[in-house]
Amino acid sequence: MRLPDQYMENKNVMARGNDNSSDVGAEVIAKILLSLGIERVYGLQGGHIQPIWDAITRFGGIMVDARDERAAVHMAHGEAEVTGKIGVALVTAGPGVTNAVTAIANADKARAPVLVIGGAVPRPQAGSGALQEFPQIDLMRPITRAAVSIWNARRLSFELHAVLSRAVGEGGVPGPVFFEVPTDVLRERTSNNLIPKDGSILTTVRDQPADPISIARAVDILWGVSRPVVITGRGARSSTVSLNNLLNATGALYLDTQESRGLVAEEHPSVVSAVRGTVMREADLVVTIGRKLDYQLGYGSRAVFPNARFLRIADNIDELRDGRRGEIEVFATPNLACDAIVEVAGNRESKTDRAWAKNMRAKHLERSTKLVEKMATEKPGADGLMHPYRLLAAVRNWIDDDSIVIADGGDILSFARICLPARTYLDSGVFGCLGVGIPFAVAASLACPSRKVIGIIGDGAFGFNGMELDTALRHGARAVFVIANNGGWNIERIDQIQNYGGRIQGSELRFSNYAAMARSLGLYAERIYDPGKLPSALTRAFDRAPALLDVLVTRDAVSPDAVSGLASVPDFQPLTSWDNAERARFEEN
Ligand SMILES: Cc1ncc(C[n+]2csc(CCOP(=O)(O)OP(=O)(O)O)c2C)c(N)n1
Repeated sequence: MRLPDQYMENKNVMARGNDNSSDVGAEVIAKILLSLGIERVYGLQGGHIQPIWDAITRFGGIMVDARDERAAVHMAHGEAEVTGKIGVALVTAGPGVTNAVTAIANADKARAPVLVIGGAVPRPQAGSGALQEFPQIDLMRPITRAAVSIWNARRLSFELHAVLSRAVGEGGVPGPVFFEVPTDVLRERTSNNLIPKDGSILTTVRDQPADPISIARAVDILWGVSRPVVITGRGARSSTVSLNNLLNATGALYLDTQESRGLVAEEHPSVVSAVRGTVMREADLVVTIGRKLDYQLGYGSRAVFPNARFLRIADNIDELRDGRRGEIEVFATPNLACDAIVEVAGNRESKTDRAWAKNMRAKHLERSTKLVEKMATEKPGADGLMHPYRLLAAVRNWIDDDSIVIADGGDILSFARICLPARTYLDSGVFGCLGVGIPFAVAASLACPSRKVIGIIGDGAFGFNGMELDTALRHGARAVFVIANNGGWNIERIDQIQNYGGRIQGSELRFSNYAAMARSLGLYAERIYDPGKLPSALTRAFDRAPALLDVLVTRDAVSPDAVSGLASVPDFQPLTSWDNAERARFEEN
């Protein structure tokens, strides 16, 4: 995340932005946002924030008005994910802020740079039982990098710049920030400016070079082992070239994670995602780059990585030291660290066991090919409805390298994750946040109008933010929303069948006609039973987007996450096999 780049994008507005001698508070905020190249702000109206709403639109910004503040913040998060810039949401005081909580918590877990501007009651009424008054800062503190209330209009500019720096992770972990301004402060005229006129306060955002000693030690360990595996996360997103160079130089294997899809092409010989478990078990060195050792990586436990030492690379402590400490920890901007490692290693011969790497890659290719065959031919369930594989096979054929794929749901997310090799991929994330699908797709389409955007969404997950179809239509977000309609919260239903004596309670829905619902809101929509009709339906949907395909899929399909035990939540580890290994380790010790 390079804040200065954003800053330079719109120098003219920036110049105006700092000439705010006669501005009211709301205008100061609007000008700063526009000066940062922030074109769109997502939000939902309210008297408390009306001055900013008005100022942003008056100065040429676009307000994307959503139908719920949670969705607005998901949209700001989605915008941040696909553009690499800060996403901004504007929500009114009280219920506007409380509605936003889930989405802010999700951005917190995703370490996504999101600015949420909240309205607040006028200062003279504060503490008097005012309309929509609520202890917002207390609520926001644990889920944001900074939560501030600005009672002094002269400090608006300074404080806004400070929280923006926190959002992009200057000096720490990126994530959401909350900026609350009482309505009377928004209306107050201020000569303010506690920041330099040229905006140079932001140029303090710098790359973090690696220290030579840790680089030398990283080279020694990487070039000394035989089964190295590189695993990337959010922090590596802007390191494509450097990462590929590192893989080429070492011959290490590579596992992506949902956080950093697309950095390494599927054709690269290091990619072995289909044999993830084996590779994690057999690795003798794991290199994490900008990646937390969260549940998706078994917390780095020896139960999951029994043979591995760890080398960790990140520019913030959360991604450098969580879970399991690295034998070597390189505190640096990931691409600089990768470049330095490759440069220092020079022509040094890597000791990577090429036969092992080749064998893993061959197994990966074999599994991937089998999966593609299965996707094309899988039989319907006992209910006669198509297997989700058939739906995803059609989507897989339809997307290209430039497409943005979004997955939201239980079983369907689990299938989509392994079946769709999208290079830009977003999903419910480590927070498991159902409901992101439609808002993420809306924001992705608005931010990247020339790219194909498709949201694959469970019928359960759809319900959370279904009303945002209306937002998509009003704002011309050309996304295709595909509802995998299995008439239930199916991953939970399967859990009840497998682990709770088949007592299916509260996990079935009605196979409702979501196409009809979408049509009633004005979208183009089709309801589809026959997998043979999917390819042409996808084309029609894309031509008329925003559009919705309501695709009936079987409930009988048991997804990878149901098989692995993820859905049934074991005690010590997220997957049953890892949980068993962890228990065995406890017994040994
Ligand atoms: C906000 C939220 N509520 C509940 C859950 C628990 N949960 C996880 S998956 C799931 C079922 C999702 O159903 P659906 O979206 O229809 O997808 P399917 O499993 O049927 O493919 C539920 C309820 C969650 N992760 N997030």
